[in-house]
Amino acid sequence: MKENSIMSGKVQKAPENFLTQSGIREVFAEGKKGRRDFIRNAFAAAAAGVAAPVAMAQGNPVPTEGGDPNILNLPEHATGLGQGVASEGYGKPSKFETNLQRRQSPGLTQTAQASVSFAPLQSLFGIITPSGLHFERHHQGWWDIDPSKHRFMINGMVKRNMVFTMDEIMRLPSVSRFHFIECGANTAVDWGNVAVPTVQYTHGMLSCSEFTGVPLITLLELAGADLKNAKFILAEGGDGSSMTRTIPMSLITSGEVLVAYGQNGEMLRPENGYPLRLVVPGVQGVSWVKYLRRIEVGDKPYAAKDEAIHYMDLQPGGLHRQYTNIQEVKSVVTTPSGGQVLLDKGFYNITGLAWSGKGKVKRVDVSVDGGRNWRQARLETPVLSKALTRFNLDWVWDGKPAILQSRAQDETGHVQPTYQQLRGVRGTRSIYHNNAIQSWLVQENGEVKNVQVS
Ligand SMILES: Nc1nc2c(c(=O)[nH]1)N[C@H]1C(S)=C(S)[C@@H](COP(=O)(O)O)O[C@H]1N2
Ligand SMILES: [Mo]
Repeated sequence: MKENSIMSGKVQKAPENFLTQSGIREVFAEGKKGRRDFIRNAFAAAAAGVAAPVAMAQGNPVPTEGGDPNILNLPEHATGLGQGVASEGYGKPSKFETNLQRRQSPGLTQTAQASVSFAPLQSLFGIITPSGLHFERHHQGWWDIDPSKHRFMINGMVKRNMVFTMDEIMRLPSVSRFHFIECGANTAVDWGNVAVPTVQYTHGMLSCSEFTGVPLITLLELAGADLKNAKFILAEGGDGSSMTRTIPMSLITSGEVLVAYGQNGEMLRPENGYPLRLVVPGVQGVSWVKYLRRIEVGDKPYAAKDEAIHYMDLQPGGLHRQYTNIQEVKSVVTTPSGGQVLLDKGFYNITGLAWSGKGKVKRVDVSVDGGRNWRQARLETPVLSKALTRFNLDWVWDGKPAILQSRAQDETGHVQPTYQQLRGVRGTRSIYHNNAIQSWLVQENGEVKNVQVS
């Protein structure tokens, strides 16, 4: 599948049991008990915030006076023997969390190998994506490559062509940094007014990890790269997709680009490029070449197939925009979001994620009336450059229809555009690089839907 065939042209009709399939935490679908859990979580989150939220006092008082008398009955787990240590093997999530999964969008054209799975943003806390829930985008399937056999080469405008083993790379001085990766095609179908139902499908080609690796500049210096005259590198992957991408030298001399082997404290997952991938902070996912096997140093852009034919933005007037590297400032409310149900009016913690490929998120504003009025959200620390940032806002839902939006601003002063503003500049024929403000309509019956307002 080419990423521009990501729009199969047809509007997705959600299957009957879509709500439970979509990875939404059951709290939203389960009725009373679930609702209480949800509200409790909301309270805990709000209580952890800076100011005691006024909204809570106005909201529904939960738990009710006296509370659940069952608290006096000791459960089995408080009186019996627990299980033995799980000292061997790799730990797993609770059996009650099996609904938390990456998922493939029902509306996308799927083949077995050239495919996408989306991260369940609606169910994640904080800013880190657990490695087993990191989105996947494979142009030609994934591999579990034997690290002892993997080789990485540097050639081109260098004094010495070099071939590294994994051991040799992992002996070099390393750094660990938190960064988001977003596929350039994230939120692609929404360009065309196609409303996929959940935030998992609208924004789930997005993840954030702590990556560990060697700055590429270190390796280029070892190879004696001609840093005076070199202007670009070509990065090549070791899978059958012939994934090659041009990256400007300025991003590398800054020390930001990493040849990475670590992800969230352990080796990369095979799906995410084990044993070696390029980390290009702030830049669209396609440049984060997985199964990295070669870097060529050059003085002009390479016009590889995935930059000369794909990953281009068709502009009004028929021009194509090429080499769109940076993922611009963007945000999305992850709860409440499409496919969820608010079971009662009262207090809710609106939460979401904001990010910018240009640096740190400076501020996020949230509207509950479709963009007429805005309130500044609380940013959770740490706020890191080119990483996801979590925001929260107290909200008392009065039971009437509401349109939830978030609008991020980054430290360079760039503000996330409305659809109208974005289409005004970029037209309607693009697929990639949609950073427009997302709207979720909360209906009177509590159901939340993906809508576009102008
Ligand atoms: N070798 C190789 N690298 C690749 C790809 C690929 O198919 N092969 N897909 C690219 C695309 S389009 C994206 S969005 C990211 C996805 O990274 P992930 O699968 O770790 O989420 O990897 C990029 N690097
Ligand atoms: Mo991508």
